[in-house]
Amino acid sequence: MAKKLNVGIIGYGFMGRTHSNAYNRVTDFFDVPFDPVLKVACGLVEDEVKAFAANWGFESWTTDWHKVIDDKSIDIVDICVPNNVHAEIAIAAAKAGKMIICEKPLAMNAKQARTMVEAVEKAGVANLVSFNYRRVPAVTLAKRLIDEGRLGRIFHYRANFLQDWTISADVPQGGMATWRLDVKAAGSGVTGDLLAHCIDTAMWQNGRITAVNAMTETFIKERKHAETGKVEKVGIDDACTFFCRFENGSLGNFESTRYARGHKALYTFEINGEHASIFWDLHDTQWLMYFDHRDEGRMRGWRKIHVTDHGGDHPYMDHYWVPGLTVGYAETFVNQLADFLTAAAKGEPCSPTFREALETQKVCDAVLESAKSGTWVEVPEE
Ligand code: SOE
Repeated sequence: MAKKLNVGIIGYGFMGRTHSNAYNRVTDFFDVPFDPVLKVACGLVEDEVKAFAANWGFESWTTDWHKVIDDKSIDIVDICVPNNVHAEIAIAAAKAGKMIICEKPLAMNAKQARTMVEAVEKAGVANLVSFNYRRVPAVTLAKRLIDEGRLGRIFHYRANFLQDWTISADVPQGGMATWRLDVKAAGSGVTGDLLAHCIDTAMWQNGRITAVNAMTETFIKERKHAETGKVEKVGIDDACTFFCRFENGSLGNFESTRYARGHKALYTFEINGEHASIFWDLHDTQWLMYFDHRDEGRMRGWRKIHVTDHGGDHPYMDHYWVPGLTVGYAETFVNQLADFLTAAAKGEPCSPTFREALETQKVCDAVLESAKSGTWVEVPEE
């Protein structure tokens, strides 16, 4: 019998739902060493947290996150609140000896992220930042192909994350569903929210980013604040484009916006190497495109790999249905949790740890600094 692990989730928005779903489903699909028990859900509004707890099967609920930390029976604290509260909760959870899963981006900036890294490392607690797209089977397969050296020397890495949900000036900033538009809650706009995903995947696949040159724009300068009711200056970046250099000598090209009419969550990346290229598209999650110049000339072309096979060929897929049948967005969180629980039982780190997520935070800081100064900015090694 797997050991029970009591979970306290803080935050009941979109991410609270994806994480709760993962806790409920992980033992259905994976033979994990821990059996998560949804012990307590925590959130600001009593009626809402009550309904959330009932819907996802939590044993109890609270509106005070300190109670989750102080509860000795809680083993794992899962942080799904806006970015400006991550640090305070994570540091308290680390001091209380809890395992921690924290939503991305880790913090408001690298300075704050460092304090979180220090806290979890000092306490020696298992920690993970939820950059869930790493656990899309096709994305994990891409990483394996790169690690096997199939692409040869890498020349280019390009990634986009395009959305269109903030084009209307009537979308408020701040508040429950729109805190991502409030710089005080989010720290930044698309850079921390969307490009952080691209940067995390890129550095995982292609190594450290050493220098960046960025531009950002805030298309709508003022929005009503959902909490104060007043029209206030918008402090986030609505769009961000940057070039970068990777340590391995390759060049990077990244774009993110919430103003790409028609695109809801178009995350794509392409990697071009000496021998082969890879392309992936979140809207076509289960496919990986692969081109290998070493193929016989008359047969050469882009292969469209349906990443649903079993027998260990395709990451995670043995745990699901039968070959040919797909999984989607929700399963990235299930896969991530399975990896985390497995690693935690062995006392091993599970990527991306807080320390690894700090690297992404440093790149985000450099991107925002470069956009301000209009110059290249080096990403500090320390
Ligand atoms: C924003 O719209 C958002 O929900 C991000 O916060 C998520 O991290 C991303 O996966 C999808 O878009």
